[in-house]
Amino acid sequence: MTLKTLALALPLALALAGGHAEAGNLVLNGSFENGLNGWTLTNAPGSYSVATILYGAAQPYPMGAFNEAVPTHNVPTSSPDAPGQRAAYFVSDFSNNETLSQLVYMTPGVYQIGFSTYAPRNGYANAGDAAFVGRIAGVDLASYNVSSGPVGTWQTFAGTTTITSADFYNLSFSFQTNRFPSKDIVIDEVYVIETQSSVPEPTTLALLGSALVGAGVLRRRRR
Ligand SMILES: [Ca+2]
Ligand SMILES: [Ca+2]
Repeated sequence: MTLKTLALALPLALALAGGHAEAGNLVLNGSFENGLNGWTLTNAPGSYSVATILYGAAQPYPMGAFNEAVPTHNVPTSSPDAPGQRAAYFVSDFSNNETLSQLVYMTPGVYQIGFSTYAPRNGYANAGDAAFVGRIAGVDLASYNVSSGPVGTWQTFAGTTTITSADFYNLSFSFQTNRFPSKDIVIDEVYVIETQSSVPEPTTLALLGSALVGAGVLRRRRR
């Protein structure tokens, strides 16, 4: 190996061995500031499908939560995104597993995952219940009936997951109701962040080492 080749190979080997952590959110539009851009809506009900409402807006659907102002999400989370101005509002009384989902590409490593939910008071007062499931890369971070959760306050769900094979993993938020009128739920700040890449392959380090030794031998011989 000549010094020129080494100069080309060294940065590559270092990059492979580096295992740098990604700080950014892998979820596209995880704070719903761009509406439902990046999200796929399935099983949309005939009316009142999920909307991205404005915080603090006592306005009718789809700009607000039926004239109840939802306070800005104010619980600190590990999301790198700000709460912003908007959140996603599930409200239909006849949602048959209405689901927001997104595929996220994840490479081997350890990830922090999470999101937050809020039950508006007017929906909570409705007789019908609502079942909610929030699942990230196979982990059910939340699975509960809105009647069993707090009302008028934000709650956060967070966890970690270890990914061992690079692939697309699904994020999904499902909402189920079956009578008029039923309870509602607001979600915001969905995140998937890599906290620790997998350790560098021993072979990568061995190749880097032999390249350095080889270059040293060549230099000595030339003298
Ligand atoms: Ca938001
Ligand atoms: Ca409802």
